[in-house]
Parts: sequence; structure tokens; C-alpha cells
Amino acid sequence: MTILTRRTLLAGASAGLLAGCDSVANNPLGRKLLLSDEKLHQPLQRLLIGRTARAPEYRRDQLSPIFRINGNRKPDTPAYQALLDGQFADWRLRIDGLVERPLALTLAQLRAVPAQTQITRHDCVEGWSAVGEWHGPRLALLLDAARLRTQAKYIVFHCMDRFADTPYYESIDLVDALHPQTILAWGMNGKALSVGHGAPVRLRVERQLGYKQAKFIERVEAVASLDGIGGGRGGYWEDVADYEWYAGI
Ligand SMILES: Nc1nc2c(c(=O)[nH]1)N[C@H]1C(S)=C(S)[C@@H](COP(=O)(O)O)O[C@H]1N2
Ligand SMILES: [Mo]
Repeated sequence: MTILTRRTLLAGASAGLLAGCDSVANNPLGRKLLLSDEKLHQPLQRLLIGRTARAPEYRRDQLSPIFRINGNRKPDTPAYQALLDGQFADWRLRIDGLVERPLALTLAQLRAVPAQTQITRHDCVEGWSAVGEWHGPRLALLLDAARLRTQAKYIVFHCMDRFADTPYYESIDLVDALHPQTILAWGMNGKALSVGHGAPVRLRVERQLGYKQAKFIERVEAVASLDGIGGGRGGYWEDVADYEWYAGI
């Protein structure tokens, strides 16, 4: 009888990647073993779990009574204050970079795009979690409207806030960008997104940790490489504190 350790399971899985490893990914024990391996790297994890795997969703009675505000609570600039005073009427969401049709959407236009609602758990690496309900259009719809060029590999989210003089930003690859639960949320718990949680719009990329959930977004840029953006590691915390770029859970 073979003893199935995580090591042999992984070795077997990578040896037979295209030959029936689905059964490992679909087997609850296999999945648990694979998911529990912190060192399991992203491409293998993705291949085994599948690009359409969804993050768990919750019921409304499971919403957290308090959803902590973390990181920057409000962009500390006159420009943001002016946008806020005008109820974001002058804010535009730019979608540009490697797209055929760059867009600059008003909040009203963004709200007119068919939206979805999802109740998910946010996990911050600082050791807290909260369940919240998010409303907004799928990022895929917006990228479709902007006509992503074939060279695009990553989507970068440029935010309006900074730590000292360094702007916050984040990035994800196209697997996450096109995932059915990846949305640009303009609402939370049935209301307009509050300033603390990222008004007017934040990212929800539900299979990833808290720091990927970029708040205060002003620009969505499609790029072929993350070199030359911020410190080149794909996100503010990745640049300054060695956080992992791929924060899938
Ligand atoms: N623009 C921006 N986005 C951000 C942050 C930030 O400081 N600025 N903090 C991140 C971190 S570490 C977490 S845990 C979540 C917190 O989101 P919340 O304030 O809605 O709880 O936002 C993430 N996105
Ligand atoms: Mo976080």
C-alpha cells in the first residue's frame, strides 16, 4: 500500500499535470492537503484548483457587525477632499494602458454597469477577518469595454492615497482580473462605499488577502510587465515590506 504524503501527492500531481490531476483537485482531501501547503506555488495551485474556483460566500446574517477600517482611512490630499466635497462628481475612473479603447468613467456611468453582490470574508495579514457585502460590476466587463490588448498580462490599480510620499497601488494577473468574483465595488453592506473602506471605488479580488483589496482607486492600467511600476514588485506592501505578490488563500 502506498502512503500518500503531501510530497508524493504533489510529485504525482506535477508529474501528471495534464493527465488526470483533476481528480486530486476535486477530491476534498486532496484539496485540503494542497491548500494547506504554504509553499505550494501559484501556477500549480491554480492548475489544480481551477481558474473558476470561487471564494466562499456567506449569508446576510453572517455579516460582521463591525468591519474594521485598516491602512489609510482617507487620502490626505486637497485633491481627494475636493472630490469628496463634490460627492465624486468630478472623479473619473481611468482604464488605460494596453487597451484599444481607453475609458474615463464617471461614478454614475460605473454605477450604470450591471453590478453583482457578494458576501465574502476579508482576511488581513495583521490577524483579523470580517465578512462584508460588496456591490459593483465585474472588472471583466470593464476590461472588455476597454478592449484589452493581447499583450496585457497584469492589471494595476492606482490609488489616491500615499504612505509618506509613496502612492498605494496593487496588481493582479488576468486569471484574477477576469475571475467571476473580481469586482470594482462602489457599495458595501447595502450603502455607498464609505471613505474609510475606499470611496468611491475599491477592488474586491476575493481569493486574495486584504492588502490586495485596493481602496480609493483612480486608475486601472493594463500592462505587460510590473517592472518600472512603483518598486517593481507589484504592490505597495510588496515593495516596502516583502509581502508576497500572490496572496491567494
Ligand atoms: N489604497 C489603499 N488600499 C488598501 C490599503 C491602504 O492603506 N490603501 N490597505 C489594505 C489593507 S492591508 C487592508 S487589510 C484593506 C483594509 O480594507 P478596509 O479598510 O475596508 O478594512 O485594504 C487594503 N487596501
Ligand atoms: Mo491588511
